[in-house]
Amino acid sequence: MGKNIVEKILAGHLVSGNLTPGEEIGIRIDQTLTQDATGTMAYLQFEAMNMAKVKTELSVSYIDHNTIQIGFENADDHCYLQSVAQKFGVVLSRAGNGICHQVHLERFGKPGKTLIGSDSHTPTCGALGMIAIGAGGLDVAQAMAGEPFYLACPSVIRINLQGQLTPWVSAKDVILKVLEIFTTKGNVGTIFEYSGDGIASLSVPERATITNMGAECGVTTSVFPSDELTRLFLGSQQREQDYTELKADHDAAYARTVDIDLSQLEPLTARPHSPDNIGTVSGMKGIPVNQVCLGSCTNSSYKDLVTVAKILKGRTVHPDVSFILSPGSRQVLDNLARDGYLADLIASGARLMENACGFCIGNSQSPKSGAVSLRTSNRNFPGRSGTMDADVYLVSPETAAAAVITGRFTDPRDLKMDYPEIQMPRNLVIDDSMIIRPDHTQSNIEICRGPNIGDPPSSTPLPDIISGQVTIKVGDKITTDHIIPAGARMKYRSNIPRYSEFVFENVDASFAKRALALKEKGGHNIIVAGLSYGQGSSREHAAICPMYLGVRTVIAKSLERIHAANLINFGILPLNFLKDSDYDAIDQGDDLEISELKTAITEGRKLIVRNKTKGISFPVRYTLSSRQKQMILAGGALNIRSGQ
Ligand code: MIC
Ligand code: SF4
Repeated sequence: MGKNIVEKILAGHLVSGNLTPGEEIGIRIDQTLTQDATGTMAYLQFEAMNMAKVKTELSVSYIDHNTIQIGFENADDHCYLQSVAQKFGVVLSRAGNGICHQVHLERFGKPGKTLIGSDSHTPTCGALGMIAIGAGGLDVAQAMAGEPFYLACPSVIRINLQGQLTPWVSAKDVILKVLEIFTTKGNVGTIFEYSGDGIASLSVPERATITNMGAECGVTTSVFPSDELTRLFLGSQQREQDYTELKADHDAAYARTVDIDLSQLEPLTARPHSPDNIGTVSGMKGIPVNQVCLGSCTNSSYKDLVTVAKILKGRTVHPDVSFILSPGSRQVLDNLARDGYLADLIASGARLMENACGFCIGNSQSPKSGAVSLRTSNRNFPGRSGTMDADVYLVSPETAAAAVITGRFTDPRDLKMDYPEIQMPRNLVIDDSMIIRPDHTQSNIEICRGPNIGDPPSSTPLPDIISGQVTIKVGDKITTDHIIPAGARMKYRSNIPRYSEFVFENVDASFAKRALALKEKGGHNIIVAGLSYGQGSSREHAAICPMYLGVRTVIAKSLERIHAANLINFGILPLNFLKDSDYDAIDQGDDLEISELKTAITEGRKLIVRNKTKGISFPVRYTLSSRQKQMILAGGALNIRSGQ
């Protein structure tokens, strides 16, 4: 039988296990990426591994998230990252050069290669025919040290795109449709592979919008074939030599096939407060809009921004709207400027921000109280914008532009104008002067360590009895933004004790204090959660900070892939309820006990949780490979390395 694209790439990189869905496999990693908000911790962990240089074909460190620099903390992190990159042979993309996923797509991604990145939207590069996976910083550090990346072998779902998009409907509407079909939960352990005649009309940046937001479905990654359009894209980046063709065999098998007819799609939106809460834009018609944010790693290609520039040319931003523009990369900004489109955008009243994550991560441009904000980014979790009661809708650039003009939710097909035809420039301006390549002739590079740079965190081995309290009980779809907020708090990423004060800040502000108090009395903190716990970002701080506060286990109805791996990496035991009624029977504040942990886990026996407050017991399940059991017993991956 023939192979699909995923099988071809995985088979070429397999170092352990069999390609049987669900079984743990180890794969060789060709490329890594980090960004500054997760990168400092990843490099601190890499330093602790005592390696002379990274062992990958390419590792790139991006500075794109924490660029606001109020106080010394962000700048301290940047200085650390620049010096550590020089020391260990890592390429550095400086602040101002753009958002990691956009820049990696433009300058570094290669068909057929593997990439892991300490950011959940790393799958963006699947648009180039890569297996590109988001992971915790520690997993990325291990890959930089030349170790395999371990994951449950995914099953492959084929998304068959047919037909062509109609005017005013674009790639964002395709992925919103995918989110409507698959939702944000229940897709752990799968990969989306795109195929069908519809892909012939989707350029690489359009494909990237689709692979980027596959992350919201919780899939391991998404991948497109590498075809003529890939060759054209790489050629426009003066990288045609990086092109290889990659396609599925005609008799390749898939776990499931889902057909989407592109010609039937209409402009869609993800309504507050989840990327899978899909509705039609025409259904929202007339809702007053206060803010429109264009950019982020989802929708800030040259084509996206030129489309908006052409729609806005000669018009003025509606007086009730604040229109924010964050180009995805310096390359996009350079080309917009050269071709005159930037002038059109500025003339219309756009507020030009840095080429960085900015509004998307809520570290700037929080909307007013109760605002309606339309964003071309990928997440609209509650509070992520920095304004707790704002209603954030995710939309395409076309829908965003329509609201900029009218001040209301408007179906862009109702704008009385022709859909702008965009010609990609023949010669893009390519300027890598903000990318610093390591100078291998230099030795003795001193690492720049300001006061914001702490030590990598550590934990103690798993006790034989977890005895403690349900310090918090939460419901379904708790995101890492709920667990540890980013935005204004993100500057403490390199300072774990300080950042830990904000765990569950927007869910229960007293959590951190209560948890620390119990830890100091020798008790263990237990988190009880519903479905799909740990959705969203890859930030390992959602595990490290709870670990610091003394959390030893999370008992959930289900957990998302990256977060579950991060918990294990930091010695927190992820457990699953067998019955929903067991979840219902627990209350916050209950005293729980799980005993004989070491022998039960070593021998693979089931665990029983005793609820001492209620006088009842219930069994729980865990899925740990033998490698993960070792990590859990040792209290985390770093303890295994240091031989604790
Ligand atoms: C996000 O979009 O939530 C982030 C910020 O890019 C995160 C990474 C982080 O928390 O630093 C992600 O998606 O992994
Ligand atoms: Fe940055 Fe937003 Fe993309 Fe995360 S989703 S990498 S914060 S632009």
